[in-house]
Amino acid sequence: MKKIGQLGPLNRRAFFGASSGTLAALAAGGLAGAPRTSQALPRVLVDAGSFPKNFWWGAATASYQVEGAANADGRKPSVWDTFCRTPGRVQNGDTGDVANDHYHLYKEDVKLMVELGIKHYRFSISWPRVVPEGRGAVNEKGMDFYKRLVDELLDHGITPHATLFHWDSPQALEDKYGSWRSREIARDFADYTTAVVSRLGDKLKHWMTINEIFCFTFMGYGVGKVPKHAPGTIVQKRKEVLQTVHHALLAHGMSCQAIRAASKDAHVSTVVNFDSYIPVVETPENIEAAKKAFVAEEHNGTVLVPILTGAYNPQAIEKLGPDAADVQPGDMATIGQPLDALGFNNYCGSYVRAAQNARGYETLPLPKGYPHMHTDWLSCVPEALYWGVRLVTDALGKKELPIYISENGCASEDVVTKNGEVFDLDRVMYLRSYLRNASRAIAEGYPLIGYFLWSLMDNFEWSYGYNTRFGITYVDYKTQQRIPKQSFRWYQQVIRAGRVL
Ligand code: GBH
Repeated sequence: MKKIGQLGPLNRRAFFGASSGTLAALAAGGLAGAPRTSQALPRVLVDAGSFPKNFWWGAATASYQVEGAANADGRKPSVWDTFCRTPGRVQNGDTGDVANDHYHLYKEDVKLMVELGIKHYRFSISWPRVVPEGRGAVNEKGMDFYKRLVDELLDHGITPHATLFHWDSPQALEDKYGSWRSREIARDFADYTTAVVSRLGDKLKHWMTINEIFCFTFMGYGVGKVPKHAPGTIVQKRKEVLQTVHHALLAHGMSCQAIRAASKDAHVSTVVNFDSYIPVVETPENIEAAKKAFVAEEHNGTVLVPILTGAYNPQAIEKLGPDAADVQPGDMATIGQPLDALGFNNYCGSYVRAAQNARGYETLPLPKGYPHMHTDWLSCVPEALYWGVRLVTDALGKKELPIYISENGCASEDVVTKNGEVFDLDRVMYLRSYLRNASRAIAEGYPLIGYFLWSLMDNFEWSYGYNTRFGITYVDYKTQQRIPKQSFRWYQQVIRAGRVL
């Protein structure tokens, strides 16, 4: 592992009194002529808060959350359109029918990106917009929207990154065979991939297959109660849930193959919200415990591990017993496709320590007073970002695999003042803390190459509707006005400076 943060002996004043430029020079290998003493002083500059010149600064959105135009130009419903129309599923009965009307306002939104200064934008493509029946005929009019968007981005010097699936499965496939409950979906997803990549692959090189398998499988299908995510199907046995995970993994693998077949110079990755484990104190024992938890706990063991290694984690499978998915010969090789990078969606994480039990670790509960952001599930755990990146390298041995943060952000109350400003200082605090951990990972030589903030603007927050806001731009849904928040102004300067401010 390359360490770029190594310093020789260094005078305490030179260390703490250094300007940002000096710190950067120190991080880059020392400063000629800096005063030195023989005292034993810090040898490693842990956090200069700075980022390399070629770091991907970006922001992200997803089709159903921003596009609106639900019935425009031949788009047919997704499972989320149906879910939103089922009473009691989404707060306030909100739907993605109009959302941010990004389908029509995309040029304005690209202007916003230019103002922000991002050079990378992650969006997703709506399967039922491009292939309305889920399989078969391609809707060229729907496809044209993405061509227009990509042209607009490229014209403004912004690299487009497309996610092929961010949860909006075609309702037609749900009706036909129960979407993710059937193996058939993997083939249909691969065909949809080919349709998109063969039409857009000359302009767009960065492809992400599937966003967060966990959310539309474990959270889309439930035993005994209605799950929080579409399609919201109650199943009889837990095994049926694990089977949807397996089909999603297969779809991912076949999609990778389809991308490479349709575009020779494609950059292929996927996006996982894998669980991150933080050693409660960074001792060797606790670090070992974090590594163990990282590969063996159910979510990572059944999603991230098979994607990166082509095999489910044996401990996770053993724990699942009869609930583990049925696997056919050849499946695992398809799932473990080589990737050019891995997208990490990071919001929170768990503290872990070494324990004298069979697993060798235990996770620790967060106390009631633990810092928390403005939505029920989101605690502020900034070290989760650093440890998530580090554990892919250290626990899975993927030393050469570049990782980028495909999402990071938080909800805030976001009140517009009389002067039309939004002081989301809690979001700034959150983002600053997580970005410091990103810079720590880089300073220690871990292959972190980029960061997409979630989200460019407020949007449809799934079952939470429009009341939960994750944007750095405020959206007034009555007027579709976009108002940059304080966090937007902060991120703009961070990008400009290439360091955490
Ligand atoms: C991401 O998921 C999504 O990719 C994005 O579309 C979304 O807008 C963004 O986060 C913000 O939420 O309801 O208590 O069971 C984040 C990962 C995992 C967060 C499941 C919510 C549910 C917790 N999500 N989690 S709970």
